[in-house]
Amino acid sequence: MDLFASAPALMPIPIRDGELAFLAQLPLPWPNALVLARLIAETDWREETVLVYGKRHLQPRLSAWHGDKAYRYSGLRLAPAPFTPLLDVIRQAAEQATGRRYNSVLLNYYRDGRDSMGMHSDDEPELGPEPAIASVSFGATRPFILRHKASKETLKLPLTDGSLLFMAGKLQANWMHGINKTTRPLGARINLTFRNID
Ligand SMILES: O=C(O)CCC(=O)C(=O)O
Ligand SMILES: [Mn+2]
Repeated sequence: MDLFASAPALMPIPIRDGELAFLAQLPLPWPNALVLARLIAETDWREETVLVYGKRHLQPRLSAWHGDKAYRYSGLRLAPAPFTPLLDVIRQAAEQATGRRYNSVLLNYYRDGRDSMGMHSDDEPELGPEPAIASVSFGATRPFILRHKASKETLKLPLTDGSLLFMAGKLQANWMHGINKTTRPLGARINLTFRNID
């Protein structure tokens, strides 16, 4: 049986200078809460140090990188771990929903509202000129902040439990994105960004 045969369609989100689409619930064979618990328990989480303007900082979140190639950013080299059966099921669902193939995934674990990700673009050369990225979220809803590089126009998209956000076209070239800290009491959230690395 093809579990994903009846995958519902992605809803385009109108945005200038890029492509965005959203699916409220990625079809998976398990409840979101079970996937979240398994990802927390089964992932070899790292607290990475990054270089920002020549200074070393601990990243305010945990992360892990799975795929066949190493990943480099902010002076960091993430050694690849193979896809696990669980990650492979989520990857297949994301491929089915977006019509693209992915050979890598970056996992980020936001333990509570104090964990965050600074504004950035996923524009490393090995992602190609128009990166296609499938971003799947589990757990607490966090607003995904998008800021246009030239006009500074800002968009806030709540990334809910089980959702998929698809970023493509010139989005990375023209927009930055990130996850802000919050003082609101919040539970855990895990985000997986599926990418294709040349
Ligand atoms: O946690 C998120 O929704 C954003 C993750 C992200 O931007 C990334 O992994 O590059
Ligand atoms: Mn990103």
